[in-house]
Amino acid sequence: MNYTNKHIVIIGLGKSGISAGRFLTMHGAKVSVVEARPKEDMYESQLILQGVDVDYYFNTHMHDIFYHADMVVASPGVAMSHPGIIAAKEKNIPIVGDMELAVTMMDKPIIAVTGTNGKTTTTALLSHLLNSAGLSVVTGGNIGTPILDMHDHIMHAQVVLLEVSSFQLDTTPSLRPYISVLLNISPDHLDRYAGFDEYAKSKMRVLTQSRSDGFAIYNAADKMIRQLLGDIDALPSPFCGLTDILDDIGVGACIQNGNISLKINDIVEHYDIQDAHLYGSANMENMMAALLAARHMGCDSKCLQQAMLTFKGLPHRMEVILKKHGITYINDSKGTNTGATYAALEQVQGPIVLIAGGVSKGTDFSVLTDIIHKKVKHLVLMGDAASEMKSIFSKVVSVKKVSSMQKAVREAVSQSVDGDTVLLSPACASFDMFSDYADRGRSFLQSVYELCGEGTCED
Ligand code: UMA
Repeated sequence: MNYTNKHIVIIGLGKSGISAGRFLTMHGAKVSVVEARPKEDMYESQLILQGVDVDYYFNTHMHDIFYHADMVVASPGVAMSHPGIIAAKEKNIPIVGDMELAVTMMDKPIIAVTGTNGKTTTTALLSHLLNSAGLSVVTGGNIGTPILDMHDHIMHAQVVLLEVSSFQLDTTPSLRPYISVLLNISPDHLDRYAGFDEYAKSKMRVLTQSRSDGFAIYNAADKMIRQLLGDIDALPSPFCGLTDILDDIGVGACIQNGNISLKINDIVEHYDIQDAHLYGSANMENMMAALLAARHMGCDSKCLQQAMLTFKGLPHRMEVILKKHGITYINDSKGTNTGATYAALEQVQGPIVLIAGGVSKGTDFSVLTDIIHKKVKHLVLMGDAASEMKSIFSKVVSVKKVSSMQKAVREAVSQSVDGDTVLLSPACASFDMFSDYADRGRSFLQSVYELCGEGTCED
C-alpha cells in the first residue's frame, strides 16, 4: 500500500504504536495517535518518537478523527469494542494491526507460532535451532519486538519467525505463513472475546491462513484443536505427546520412550532430549513443534540434535530458581491463565505449595479444582482475584490470603518440607500489583533469595 498523505490513526502508544508511528511517518503518512493514558504517563514513549511528526490525543478513547481516517492501526491490547474502532467500522475504514503493515511488505517465508501457552518458549527455541543450523532468521512479534522494527534486518534474512497472539491474528488478515505452529488452545483472554469458541476460532486462523505449499504443525492431542480442525490448504504436520501416531501419518512427531521421534517424508528420525534444559511435558510438545518446523525448513537433523541440548530456556516459565533443604522453588510467573497453571501443576512431582492470584481476566478458575485437590498441599493467594479463588478452592485445600509477594513466599516456606515444591504459577495477569509478569517473577525470585539465601540451583 502507498501510505503517502494517507491519514492514519494509531490507537495505543506502547511498543506496537511506536513502531507503527515510526514506520508510517517514514512512508509519508499523516499520523495521529489516540492514547487512553494521560500525557504525563507517556513521557518515555514520546521521547522515543522525538522528531517524528505525529499528532497526539492523550487521555481519551474517542475523537472525530476516527470518522475521517484512511486507516486505523490498533495495538494488540486494544479491544474491538474500543469506541474509535466502532466509529471506524461504521464508516468502513480498514482496521489493522502493526503486524499487518509488516507482512504486506514481506517477501520472505514466514513461520508463525501461536497457542495459548508455550508460544514464546517455542519461538525462542525455534529461533535457536534455525540459527544453529545456519539459517539467518529474524524473530519478532508477541515475543517482544514489533516486527516492523526489524524491517531493515528482514531484507537480509532467509526466514521471518513470528510469535503471534490471538489479538495479532485478528488484525493481520494478510498473514500467510509458510509454516504455522498451533501448540494448544485453552481458555484465556475471555474479557476480549464473546466466549471460548470465539477465542479458539481466532487461534485456528494460523492454520487456515497457511500457504498451500507449506506446513501446518498442530497438537493432535489438544481437544479444542481436534474439534475445530477442518480443511487446511497446507500439509498437516501433527504432533502428539500422548499416543504414538507415526504409523498413521506421513509427516509428524510423537514421544517414544521419553524421547522425540519425527516422521519426515515417511522416514522416522529420533532425537534424544534427556539432557535438554526444558522442564516437563508441555515443553516436550514445544520441542516437537520446534523440531518439525526446523526440519520443514530443511535444517540438518544432526545439527538440530545438538542445538536441542544447548537451548537454556526462558526466565519466568517453569524456571527452577533454587533448590534448598530439599525444597524446589519454581518461577512460572508467565502462567497467566488456568491452562498454563494446570500444565505447571501436572508437571511437578510431589506435594506443591502453590502461590497464585492477580487479575482474573474473566476466567473460570473452577477448572483447576481437581488438580489443586490432587497435587497442592497448601494454596497462597494474592491480588484482586484472591477472594474469588479462595471461595472456590478452600473446599479442597488449605488457603491463606496475603497482601504482598514477600508475605506469600514467607507463608509458602513456612508450609514446606523436604520433597515439596514451592511453585509461583498465578493463573492470572499481574497488573494489579506489578508492571508485568516479569516484574512479578523478579519479585518472587528476590523474596525467595531474601528468605532462603541466594545460592545455586542445587542443594
Ligand atoms: N491503550 C489505549 N487504549 C486501549 C487499550 C490500550 O490507548 O483501549 C494503550 C495503553 O494505555 C498503552 C498501549 O495502548 O499505552 C499499550 O498497547 P498494547 O497493550 O498493545 O502493548 P504493546 O506495548 O504495543 O505490546 C504489544 C503486545 N501486548 C499485548 O498484546 C497486550 C505485547 O505482548 C507484544 O510483545 C508487543 O505488542 C510487540 O508485538 C505482550 C502480551 O502480554 C507480551 N501479549 C499477550 C500474551 O502473550 O498473552 C497477548
